[in-house]
Amino acid sequence: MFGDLSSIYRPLTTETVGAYIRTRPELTAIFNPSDELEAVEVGDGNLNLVFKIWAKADPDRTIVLKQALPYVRLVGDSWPLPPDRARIEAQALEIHSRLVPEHTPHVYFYDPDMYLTAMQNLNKHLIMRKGLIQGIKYPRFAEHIGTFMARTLGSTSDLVLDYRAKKMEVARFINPELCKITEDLVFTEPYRVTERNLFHKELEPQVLALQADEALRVEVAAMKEKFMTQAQALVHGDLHTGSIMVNQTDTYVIDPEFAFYGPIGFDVGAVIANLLLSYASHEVRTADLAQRADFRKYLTDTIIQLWHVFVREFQPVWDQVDPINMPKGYQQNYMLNILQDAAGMGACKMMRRVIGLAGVEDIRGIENADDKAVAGSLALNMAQALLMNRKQFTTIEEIVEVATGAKPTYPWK
Ligand code: SR1
Ligand code: MG
Repeated sequence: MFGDLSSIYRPLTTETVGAYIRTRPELTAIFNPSDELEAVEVGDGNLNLVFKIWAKADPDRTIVLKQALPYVRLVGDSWPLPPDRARIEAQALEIHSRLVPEHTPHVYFYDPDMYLTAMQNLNKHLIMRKGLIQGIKYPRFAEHIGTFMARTLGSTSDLVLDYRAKKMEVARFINPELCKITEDLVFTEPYRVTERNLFHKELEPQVLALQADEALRVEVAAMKEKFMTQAQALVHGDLHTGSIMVNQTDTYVIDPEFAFYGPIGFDVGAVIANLLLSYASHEVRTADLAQRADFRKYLTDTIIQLWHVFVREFQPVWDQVDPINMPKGYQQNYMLNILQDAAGMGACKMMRRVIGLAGVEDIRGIENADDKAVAGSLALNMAQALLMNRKQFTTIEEIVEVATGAKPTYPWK
């Protein structure tokens, strides 16, 4: 369906990964021929195999191998998916490591026959979503992610790239099948009745009301059109808190396999949306009111700060444009459009995580059914408020105020 896999391609297993490593000269500086290697498969995303491998005698000599499967792992081989996404990811990581090396895992090599990337094992870091679920604060995250987004998005836009280079890059990052996943799972399925949706049954009345809301579907359609047509910059394309690894000092962005030339607000909105999903989840995850308020303040302060860092770090881009063709007013509108897109697209990403096929642990991992419905209901109401008010927003503070003004409507009165 998507062209032939190379005859060399085979999915690795914990039994075969060691022998594969022995064939790679790029890894001889890490592993000696005499090393006994240990491997575990840790892929908990929706698509790929991920192996952690280390020398038994010295676990700090370690790497990660990420290999694309020719189908969606979450669903199985009934949903084929081209492993070419591994090439897209490797190329995006190369760009990120040039622009923001301090936030990009080191890549040892990309193997195009095996659709596999060997990279740094971030073994001193945690997937951010897991930390947020535990209520852990990351004080440097806003500064880091604001910088990451401004540099990767600003530097790949028409504001910086030469006219020809930009078009060639758009072509190199054509990523139709992964974009189609987003078009379907973020911008289509949550707003209609379909068997692929997976919301918890307590939420059905709210979901059906949302799906019946034509004004909402008009706004979702506008966001989908923008996603499909605005080749503004090389976006990560899946910048949720499961694609970010953190500790108290560092932030790394991983997994850019959904990368393509799309609207900048899609990435900014993804980060904001996932912080707001965490905000909604702590409605029930943190019972102590003072503790809940404190953690939520951290989340909202982070959203506000990351936007201000983004604007600050984008300024060098504006400093080099032609002020005749791109006067101050145009520059302000450009940033305002990103802010409003972030609100609208982020809202769609929140709704899909409650209603659609692929949820997030923050909410779907809540065990008690009523609690889960409260958090889901709140997330939907926050998202709806953001989407429907997006054109009025002029500051990030207004976005936070509107989102945090929402309340859960479950249990129904
Ligand atoms: C079928 S893939 C489901 C989701 O996983 C990825 O992380 C993307 O968010 C995608 O929409
Ligand atoms: Mg991913």
